[in-house]
Amino acid sequence: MSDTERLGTTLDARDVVPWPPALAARWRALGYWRGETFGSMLRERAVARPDHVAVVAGRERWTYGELDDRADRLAVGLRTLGIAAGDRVVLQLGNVAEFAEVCFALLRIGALPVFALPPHRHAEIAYFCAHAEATAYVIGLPDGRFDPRDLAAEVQATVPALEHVIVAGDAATPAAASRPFVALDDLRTTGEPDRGRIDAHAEGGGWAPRSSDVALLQLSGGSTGVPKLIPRTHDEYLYTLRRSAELCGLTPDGVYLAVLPVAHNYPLSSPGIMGTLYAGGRVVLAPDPSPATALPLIERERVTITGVVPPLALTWLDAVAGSRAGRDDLTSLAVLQVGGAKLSAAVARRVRPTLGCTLQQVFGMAEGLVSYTRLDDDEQTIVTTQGRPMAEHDELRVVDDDDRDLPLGATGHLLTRGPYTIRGYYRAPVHNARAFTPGGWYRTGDLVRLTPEGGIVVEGREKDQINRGGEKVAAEEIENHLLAHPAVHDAAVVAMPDPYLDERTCAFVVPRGDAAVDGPALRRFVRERGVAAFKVPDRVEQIGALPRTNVGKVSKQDLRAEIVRRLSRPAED
Ligand code: AMP
Ligand code: DBH
Repeated sequence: MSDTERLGTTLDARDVVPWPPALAARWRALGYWRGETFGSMLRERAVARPDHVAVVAGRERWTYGELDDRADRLAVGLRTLGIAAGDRVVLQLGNVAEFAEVCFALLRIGALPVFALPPHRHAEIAYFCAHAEATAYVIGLPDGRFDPRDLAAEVQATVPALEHVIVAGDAATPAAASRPFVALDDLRTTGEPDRGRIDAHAEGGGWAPRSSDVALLQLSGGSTGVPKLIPRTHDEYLYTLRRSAELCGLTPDGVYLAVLPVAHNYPLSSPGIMGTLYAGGRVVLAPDPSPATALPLIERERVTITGVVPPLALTWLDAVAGSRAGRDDLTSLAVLQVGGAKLSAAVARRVRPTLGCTLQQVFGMAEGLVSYTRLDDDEQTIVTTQGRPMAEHDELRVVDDDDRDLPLGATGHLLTRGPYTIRGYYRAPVHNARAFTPGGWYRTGDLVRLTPEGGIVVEGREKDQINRGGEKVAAEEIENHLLAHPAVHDAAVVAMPDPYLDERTCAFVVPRGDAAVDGPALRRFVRERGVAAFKVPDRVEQIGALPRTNVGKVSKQDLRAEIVRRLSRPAED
């Protein structure tokens, strides 16, 4: 097959909702989109400071020059394997150095990483591979009892179109696999990569994508039965990196510690590892987010900024407050970002006195809009708001149930559009008609109010989702799994309050016939259907019938009140 035929696989208007040309021209004219690609960005940084350390993970310590060279060698290997522009590649790697290498290699040849999360299992991965028609799936090393190679073999069996499984680590193929796996170590070319070809666009005989091409597919936390994929272009995503780095005070001397799984949009791009590399700084990848791991890394690497979710912020604050003074030297830390879920003002207030750094609240979404408190905001603003949008041309509307604009200060549904917020999900026309207004506003599903200074205060959520300490669970997705059980007549999943995660998942189940609901068995059933552990209902409650609203919809509001009532009742047994 010739190169041009392969390149025919790039996305078209059936896959993604393109930017209206007039708006694209506007974002270019205003300087938001600058024609940069991930590939050109890394190349420039590597030329400017080849010996500056870019990525630190475990024993690995790669300079910009090394990261750049690895990305080139792997890009050649991926092309040789038959992966080309427009191909989708599901990436499921934890916080390892190879994450950056694989990303840049794929991005350089215009192949699209699809960012799966480490806890995802067969149900999610097989769906991503099938829905995105992925040609390859990249996995890492075993983690505890979980061996990703077994999962990959199962996925191969259910998604025959998946051509390659690529292993960052020992590629010994399990007996169950239908085709041999490929080791990342065997893919990197040992010859000299042809940089001219890598950097040139297809029309010039090269491999590089255009800045207006979709670069990657991010994941939405979702509120429907199946997860949604989010197409992001080089132009718009690189804007978010540039602006995030600026608002977080990142310079080439900055050191970002990644403690959350880096495939998440937040540690990937706000500013995360990619924003740090954009700024020419150093990324340190933590294998886990515990204080015992993260705090010594802050001291050792002189970390200047890190990003956590609210429950982790609380854990770190308690660990530091409870430890003898001076155990870990955190004086290098200038900024602690907290985002992904609502941070209470009480916890927010503890950050500066306990850690000696500035808190930065981040309210963001993989669909686009990211809002930050500014480093020089007064303490009250930092503690009580979720910041201001990062772009001057981000538009916000707060509306009532009928899409009518509310007066400033009233709480309502947040709609947004702007230079980096998507106009539609990947291959989801029916859902797009609901999630976007005809004018291109994205319905965030969040309930917010705006302050006179333009700050956003998140007051709640209307979308049918549980935010489990930053990890999003779509209620309908789990309801569908529960309904697949023969003893379940009806099911509804809602959030229940939790002192640590703020919310956990509670499944109300109406049994079929007279049998009582067996909670542990149902939880096991959901887990064995191959969903990520964080989505398995934390609690299962039996109910005679699901409460309904006037129009016959399940009343989740009544169910949330019901679980609060049941939890406050003394145990009966
Ligand atoms: P997703 O669309 O899956 O990327 O998840 C984004 C959602 O996470 C937002 O729409 C909010 O519901 C939630 N979120 C993110 N950051 C915050 C925050 N700082 N406070 C409250 N909710 C947040
Ligand atoms: O929760 C999120 O999805 C999120 C939070 C903070 C995000 O996508 C981001 C910043 O970019």
